[in-house]
Amino acid sequence: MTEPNDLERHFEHTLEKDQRLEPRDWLPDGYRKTMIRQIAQHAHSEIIGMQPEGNWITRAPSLRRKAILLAKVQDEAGHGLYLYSAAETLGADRTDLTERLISGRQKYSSIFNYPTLTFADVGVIGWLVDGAAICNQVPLCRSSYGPYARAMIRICKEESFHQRQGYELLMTMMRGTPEQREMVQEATDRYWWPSLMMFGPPDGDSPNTEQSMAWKIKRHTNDELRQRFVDMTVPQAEALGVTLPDPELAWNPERGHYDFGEIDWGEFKEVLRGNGPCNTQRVECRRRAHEDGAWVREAATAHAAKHTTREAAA
Ligand code: FAQ
Repeated sequence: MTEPNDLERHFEHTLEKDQRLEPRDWLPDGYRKTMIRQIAQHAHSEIIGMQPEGNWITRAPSLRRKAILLAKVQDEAGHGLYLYSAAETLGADRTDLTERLISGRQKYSSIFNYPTLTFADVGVIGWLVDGAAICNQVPLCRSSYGPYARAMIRICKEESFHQRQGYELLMTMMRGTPEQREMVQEATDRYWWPSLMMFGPPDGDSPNTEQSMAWKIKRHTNDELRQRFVDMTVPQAEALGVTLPDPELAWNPERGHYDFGEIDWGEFKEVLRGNGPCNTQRVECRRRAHEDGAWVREAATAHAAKHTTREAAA
C-alpha cells in the first residue's frame, strides 16, 4: 500500500477534525462522485417536487391559501437552484444534470411520483413530506462538504415554514366539516407509507450508507432517521385527530421508540424503476418545461456575450 500524500492527509484530517471540505480542497474521486450524486438527486427532487403541489395553485380555495402555496412552490425552485450551484462547485455541469434527469439516468425522490388528488394533499405534503425532509436534512447541515452543508441551513429554515403551513392547513380542515376531516384522513392514508420510503432502503439494503457515513456526508443511517420521523409524527397525528394507517404502530417502552409495520419495499423498488403512478408524467412535464425554456437560456447567453463584447471594447 502506498503512503497517503499531503492532499490525502489533509482530506482525512479535515474529516477527523469535523471541519468542512471546500471546493478548493483535493477530494477523492469516490467522494466527489457520491456528493454530486446526492446533491443532484436532491436538487432534482426539489424541482420535480414543485409539480404535485403546483397542481393546486390555480384551484386553491382562497387567496390566502393560494399566496401561501405559491410562496412554498417558489421556495422549492430556490432550493433546487442552490443545490445545482453546490453541485457545480464539484465540477458538475447543470445542463448535463438536467439531461440526466429528463432522460431517466438520475433519480429524484420517490415521493413525488404520487398524485395530489385533493387539496388536503397540500396539507399532508407539508406535514409529512416536509416533515420527513426536515428530519433527513437537519443532520445534513453538518455534512462534510461545505457548500452543501451551508445550503442545507437555509433550506431547512424554509422547510420548517413549509411543514408548519401544512400542519396549520390540516388543523383548519380538521375543525371544518365531516367531509373535510375525511379528506385529511384519506390523504394521510395515501401519503403515510410513501413518506416512510423517502428515507431510502433499509440499512441492510443501502449500498451507499456505510461509505457516506465514513465520509461524514451522512450523519445517520436511513433506518435511524425513519425511526426518528415516526417517533416525532405519532404525537402530531394524535393532536391532529387522524389515524396513521398502520395497525402495528405501538409504543415500545423497552426500545423507547414506536414500533411500526413492514414497509412495502416492492412498491418502493417499482417507483424507483419508473413504474410509480406519476413517474412518466413528472419527467415528461420537466422535459417540456426545459424545452420551452430554451429561448430564455439562449437570450440570457446572447445578452451575456453582448455584455462581454461591450466591456472588452470599452
Ligand atoms: N427516492 O444507498 P442508499 C425534498 C436511491 S426532500 C428515490 O440508501 P443514499 C423537499 C439512492 O439515491 C426529498 N431514490 O442511498 C421537498 C441510491 O441511488 P443510486 C429529497 C432513492 O444516497 C418537500 C439508491 O436508492 N431529499 O425534496 C430514495 O445513501 C416537499 C440506494 O439508496 C434528499 O435528496 C428515494 N426515497 O441515501 C420538496 C435528501 N432513497 O446509488 C418539495 C438528501 C434512496 O442507485 C415538496 N439525500 N434512493 O444512484 C439523502 O439524504 C440520501 O441520498 C437518501 C438516500 C437518504 C435519500
